[in-house]
Amino acid sequence: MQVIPAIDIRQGRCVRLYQGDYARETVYSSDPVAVARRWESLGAGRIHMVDLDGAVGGKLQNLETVEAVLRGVKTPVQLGGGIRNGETVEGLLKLGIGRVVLGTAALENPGLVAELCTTFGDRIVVGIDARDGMVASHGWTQRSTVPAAEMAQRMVALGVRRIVYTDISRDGTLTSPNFQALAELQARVTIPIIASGGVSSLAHIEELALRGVEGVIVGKALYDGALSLPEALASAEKDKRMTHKYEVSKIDRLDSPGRLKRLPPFEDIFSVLPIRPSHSIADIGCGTGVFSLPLAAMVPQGKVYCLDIAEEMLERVRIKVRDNNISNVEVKRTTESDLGVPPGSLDGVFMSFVFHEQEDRVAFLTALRGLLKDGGWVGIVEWVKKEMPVGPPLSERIDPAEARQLAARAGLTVSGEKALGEDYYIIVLGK
Ligand code: AMZ
Repeated sequence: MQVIPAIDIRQGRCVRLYQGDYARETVYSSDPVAVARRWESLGAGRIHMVDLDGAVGGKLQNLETVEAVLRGVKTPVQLGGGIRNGETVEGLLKLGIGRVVLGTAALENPGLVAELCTTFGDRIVVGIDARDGMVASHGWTQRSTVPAAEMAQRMVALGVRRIVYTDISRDGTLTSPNFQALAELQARVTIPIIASGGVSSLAHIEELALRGVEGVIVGKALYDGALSLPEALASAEKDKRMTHKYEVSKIDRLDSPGRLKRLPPFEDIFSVLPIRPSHSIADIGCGTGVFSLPLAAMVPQGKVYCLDIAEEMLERVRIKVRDNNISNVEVKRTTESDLGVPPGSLDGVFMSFVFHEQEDRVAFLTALRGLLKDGGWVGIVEWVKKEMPVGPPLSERIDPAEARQLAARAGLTVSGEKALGEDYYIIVLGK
């Protein structure tokens, strides 16, 4: 999980507001560049900037400060506040802003959001700022009648790849994140969520990491010293250590088929999957369990079904499960047509296409769709389409464009995609 320090700008200075109230401002520095440099030197992988004058005024007003910060640090910066049209978005991205955050514009102008997502992909982030569960806008001075979770679903339908969720009543209060609201959001959408508002302890960071939140924005707690950034960054790694436990043990690649040796680290593969600790996941074509066991480590309150048609493979999984005292794995022999999992019971499926005959792929995905709960996901790791000394023949490989088409025909939407080294990629689909 990423820990993202916040730099809120008002009249060129670095400030924090209490619950977004412009009348309750604390000025932390008149030199935002120095602040950004400080977060960079302490290890921040990203900085979250807000133009508070812009948010309330309807157009960006601290551009000079933003430019100075961009010149001052190498760390990617995401920026929100007063970004309301395509020209501004394009200009900011050209300027070197990594991602733009759209709040008011996302609420009022869905067409613009869809257009921008088509052009700029995951550089467009939507900020959902909620007060009592409803989306607020215009620097949080206006409250809409749109529930936050519904807004999130609408945004996914428009092609939005990532959400920053801010709980206004917690923001700047050093209380705690709104875990309940985040869980509701996670139940409705599978795209990555960055949480914001109320974070004040390492326990909060750990809890968010374990809940599968992609990132957390921290403001006041860093400025007031309630949290130190290096410690927060360390706590955020807790989720990775869980998969690592298996990475370094003798149960993974050592006896995996040769073709898997070239795979990148598990955390790279799994980082794009919207896995939560309570998820029930099927690892289809699990082979010797090379992915199943790290997956099982990521769902301590859930379960992994290891499914394969080859009994000799499954026997090796059973031995590993027993030797490592893993309790949340169920090993099952299946056929192509019967996966032995009840309809609507899975949160996620992990698989590769090449184990399935070309003509059956859409039917297979459609059947999988039936096994998923609403909001469920499918992560597909594929070989890239090129000649390689190992792996399936070229004719059986499919490229990302083909994978997207297959998904669409099966009624699934693409929610993520990532290259995995030179030989593999992963595509994530949502129901
Ligand atoms: O603190 C506030 N009053 C506030 C704030 N931090 N108001 C808006 N914002 C942030 C949102 C989002 O990142 O969290 O500004 C951005 C949205 O701006 P806009 O102009 O797109 O609604």
